Amino acid sequence: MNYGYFDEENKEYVITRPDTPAPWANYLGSPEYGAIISNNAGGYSFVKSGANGRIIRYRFNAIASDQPGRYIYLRDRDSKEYWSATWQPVGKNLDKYKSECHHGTAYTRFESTYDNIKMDTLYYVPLNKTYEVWKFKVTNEDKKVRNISAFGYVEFTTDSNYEQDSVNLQYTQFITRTEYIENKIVQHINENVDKNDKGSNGLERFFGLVGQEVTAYNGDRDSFVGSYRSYSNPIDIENGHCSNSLNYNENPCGALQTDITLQPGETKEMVFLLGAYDNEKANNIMKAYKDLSVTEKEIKELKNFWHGKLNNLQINTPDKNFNNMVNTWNSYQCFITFIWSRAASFIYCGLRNGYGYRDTVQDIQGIIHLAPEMALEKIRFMLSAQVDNGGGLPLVKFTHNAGHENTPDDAQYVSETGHPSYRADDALWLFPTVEKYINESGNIDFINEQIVFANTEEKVSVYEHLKRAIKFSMERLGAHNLPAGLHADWNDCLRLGKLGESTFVAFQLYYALRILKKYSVRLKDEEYIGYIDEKLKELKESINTNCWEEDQFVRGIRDNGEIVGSKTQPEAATWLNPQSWAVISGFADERQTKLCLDTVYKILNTAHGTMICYPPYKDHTFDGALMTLFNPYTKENGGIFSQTQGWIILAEALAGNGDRAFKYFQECNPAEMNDKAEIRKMEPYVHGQFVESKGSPFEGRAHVHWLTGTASTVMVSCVDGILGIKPSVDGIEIEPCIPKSWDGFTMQKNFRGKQLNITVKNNSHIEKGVKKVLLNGQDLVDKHIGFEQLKEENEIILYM
Ligand code: IFM
Repeated sequence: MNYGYFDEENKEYVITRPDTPAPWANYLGSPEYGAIISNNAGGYSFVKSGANGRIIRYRFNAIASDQPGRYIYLRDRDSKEYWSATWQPVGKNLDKYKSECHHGTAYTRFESTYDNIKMDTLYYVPLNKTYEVWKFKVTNEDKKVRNISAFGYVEFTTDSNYEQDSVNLQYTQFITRTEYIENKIVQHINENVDKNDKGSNGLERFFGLVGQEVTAYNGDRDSFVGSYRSYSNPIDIENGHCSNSLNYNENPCGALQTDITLQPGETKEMVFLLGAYDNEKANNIMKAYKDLSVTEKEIKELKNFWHGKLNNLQINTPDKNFNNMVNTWNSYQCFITFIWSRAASFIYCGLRNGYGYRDTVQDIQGIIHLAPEMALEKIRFMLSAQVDNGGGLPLVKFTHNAGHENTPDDAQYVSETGHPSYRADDALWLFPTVEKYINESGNIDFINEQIVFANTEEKVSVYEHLKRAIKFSMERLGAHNLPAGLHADWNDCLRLGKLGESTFVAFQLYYALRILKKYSVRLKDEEYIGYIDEKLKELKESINTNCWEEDQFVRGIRDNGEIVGSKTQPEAATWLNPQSWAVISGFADERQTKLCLDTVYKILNTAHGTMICYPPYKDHTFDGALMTLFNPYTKENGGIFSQTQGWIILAEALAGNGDRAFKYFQECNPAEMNDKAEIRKMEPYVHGQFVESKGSPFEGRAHVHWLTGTASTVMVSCVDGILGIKPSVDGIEIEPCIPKSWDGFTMQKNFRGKQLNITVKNNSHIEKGVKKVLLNGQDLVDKHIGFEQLKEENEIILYM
């Protein structure tokens, strides 16, 4: 079943049926003022923290679902009929109610019609601003005059802390009151605290109307909705007038009514504004919208900003769904995960008040090719969250104070963050991220930049930071000379025991050593080069001796010596990540590569992607296999863990298997499920955390939308793997790995300010291999494009 389509030109996903199988969301603003909005205007807003700065209530996982939200009700004063500018919450019959939701880059726009009244509603947070705008335009498409009332509505939280607001009702219901002042509802919270100390306890919010006069208002939710009613039929709407009530204790809201008359063909416009500001600041904000056309300027700014970033790489291949994801949606999701981390969605309530080390270092990779300058800032930040022993802080607090933080070795850190110890993999993610950044930007000097550690003000070079990360792993080897799994490796659900060993981390370490060697060579750090060579050799021997089984790598060795992920075992006998990482890390030789990738294909692949392990744990598990708690074929227990799909696509592309790489891409591409939305349920334009795999009664159903490392791993597999864009310090090479059926494709890439117009010709219909490269008509013998050879704009033709 199909609920919408990709509008590639406008970079929008257009939802043509509002009754989607789940709320399909978009992100507005930034965590400074964040707003999440569904295709029925459900969702919430917050300042700085989803958990501690919540302004709009949202009832997670509730029935009725996806409520409340940013509602605009309409009522015909003659017929007394009412509806909403988005299909929900009133939910008129879809035979008569027509609605399109356009989710765009940091804005969401609705076009709806009911009973000859056309409504255009546009929601956004202006660039670099900390309030939100609802621009509403209503047009009479009838032949007669229509008397219409419009009501903007928002349900405020009482306490900005989401949990307090939801559960501590004996307190939070008695700290708020609302007031009506000049076309706006102002909400006061803890009003009597020291007026100069408002930041800590006292708060003010406003909901205002510009462009039309308020004819009535309501600041009290329960009187607006009425007893035993819901958002589908609030009493104030049914009566046709807000009761001019105000909230004093219990539940606040902002409801603003305006009565308008529309001649046939006439349009009227208005703007609702919402933010966490007091009356005076609200007045200033509202004044800025006196001329409503300012909204057009703001939307233009937003589009220029986002499209400017996304346009740094645009592709045109024979596969439209691939194009949509690379050009817009996967890229946009990468920016959202990069900026928002795992802060807030319809699944994450905002309670995690920090960045997961590994998550963020990986998220950065997804945007490096589009915005290296943004990546740099975050890489510096994450390096400053590395402990001087080389490990990463498992959780980097939003309030991170580099140089002065406690670590997992301190009880205070553990009690504050809930993270009891180091993970084996955190700092190892730095290697591919730093290398990717340096290669894209050409900023090799970064390796010498001095950056502090999390727990000491001592500044050392990035190179030294990376060396410490190696040291951290080397000081924590197990009985077989492989890195210990510690609290966990990438897989949060796998505890191998204190000295159990992880094959995945072993490959990460191998890869890290190979990357670091390039910088050691550049810096002529001879002694360290010798050290790296020795360690690579030792690691190779132990991995080959202890982890290779005929046609697959095992997942690890528990501290009691038992293998995890051995062919002989009845459950979890084959694992995905050791196979993909054996190839990504450059560890596997040609034979191992072929064998282990074929094993993945034979044993783990399904129609919707590749399972994380098979068979799932059920009856033959062990204490450290925490994933056993999940139903089989779900999440880390044999589900299609979406983040891992990027790695297997990349591995296949590195191995030269374009057909298989692309097949894996298609299996997990959300856009491929656009016409099967009833199966996938989640948005067809974003990746989720996982998809239920073949043994689940709901095979193909996706979960945990938007905020997932999948965005970056799949992006990297497309850009580095399939498209084969390989920048280096002194230039760039293009080495695609594509389905052999493709005749070729084109790309436009901004490379350090130079425009590259790339045409790939695949007349030989092969999967990988570059025969000839023409740069501005000149044949490049070694196929490498030196940066100094580039003009401002360049035509590159590549023959496969
Ligand atoms: O790697 C983790 C991630 O950090 C959080 N989500 C689950 C992943 C796999 O366990």
